[in-house]
Amino acid sequence: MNNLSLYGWNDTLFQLKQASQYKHLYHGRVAAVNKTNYEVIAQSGRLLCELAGNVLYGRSSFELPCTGDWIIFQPFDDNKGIIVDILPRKHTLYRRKSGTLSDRQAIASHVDKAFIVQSLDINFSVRRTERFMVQVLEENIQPILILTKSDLEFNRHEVDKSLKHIARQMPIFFTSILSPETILPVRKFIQQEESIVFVGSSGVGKSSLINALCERTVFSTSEISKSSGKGRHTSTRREMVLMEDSGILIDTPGVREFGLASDNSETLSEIFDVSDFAESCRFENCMHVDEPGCAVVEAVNTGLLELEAYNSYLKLQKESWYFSTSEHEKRKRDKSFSRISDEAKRIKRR
Ligand SMILES: Nc1nc2c(ncn2[C@@H]2O[C@H](COP(=O)(O)OP(=O)(O)O)[C@@H](O)[C@H]2O)c(=O)[nH]1
Ligand SMILES: [Mg+2]
Ligand SMILES: [Zn+2]
Repeated sequence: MNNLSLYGWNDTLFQLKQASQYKHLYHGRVAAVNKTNYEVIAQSGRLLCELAGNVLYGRSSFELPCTGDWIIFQPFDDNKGIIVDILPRKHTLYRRKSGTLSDRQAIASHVDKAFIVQSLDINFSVRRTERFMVQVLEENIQPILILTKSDLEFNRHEVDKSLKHIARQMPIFFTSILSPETILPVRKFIQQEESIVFVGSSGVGKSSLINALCERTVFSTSEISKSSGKGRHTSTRREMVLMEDSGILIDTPGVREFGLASDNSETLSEIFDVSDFAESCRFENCMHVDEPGCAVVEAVNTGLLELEAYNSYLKLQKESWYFSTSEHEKRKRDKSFSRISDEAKRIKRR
């Protein structure tokens, strides 16, 4: 028997369930997504579930269950079930599906905190941190930066300096799986019933950190290739695990590319402090790019705004704009397509 409140079940979710036509059935949380089925934690135990046709119908792939989703199922046999409904999502981390302009991919849903994991070796990248941070904040998820492998040699001064512009917006932890005293503060930071998604490139130590937090081997970890400095993809799926006495941890495989998947423009201005200068910009609708006299450009010229951070801001701004306009266009296309096919049906009926 599982106590689902340890997995985050609460009154708000209960209320959401009451709105479903399947409210009399059982609920559970998706712990992992396999190719053809879903692993679901229910009160009765762990189940393997498939999707009912009505759930599939009319949904885009990003709307299908992802790790962390709360679902309603009809049980059958021993430990099997059919998913008949998905409770509305909250705090869902999306990314842009690679190779597409405007398709989203759901990474994890109903998450409270995102641990953005970076290792203190050659993989350390402030630009990547910013990218994760923007998308995380966009969904009202709290970002936390975890800098792993602190047992390796690194320049603390350089690291602090490069993170200065984002450091006040999120807690930062330095960890090493070789020193339990660096893991303890992270564990203390995790509250009971809180869901945490771990994101970051492969090989940075996400699975190792989860194992260290749980004090047992939950996930297998990879050897780092000496030549490329990269980890092999050991974790191949997004999977949820309950940490003893507190917290729900969601491991994810490293992604090569984490593309923005929403209109992040306001979040971007805030993170990069551009909004402070933009307010005093005398041009309305200014893009803050090359307009002479623009207050933001001025701040860059006088060094109040760091050039690298500003360039990063522009790049992400462009990417988010590109995503949202393509998505908007696509929706318009889909709408007119469905209008055309409705029209066609009507003509056929005549
Ligand atoms: N020196 C050192 N190595 C670590 C640390 N954490 C993880 N590693 C190593 O980094 C490699 C990749 O770790 P893994 O957890 O599989 O990374 P993931 O792909 O992000 O899940 C493994 O060889 C780990 O032993 C650390 O704190 N210090
Ligand atoms: Mg892993
Ligand atoms: Zn301007």
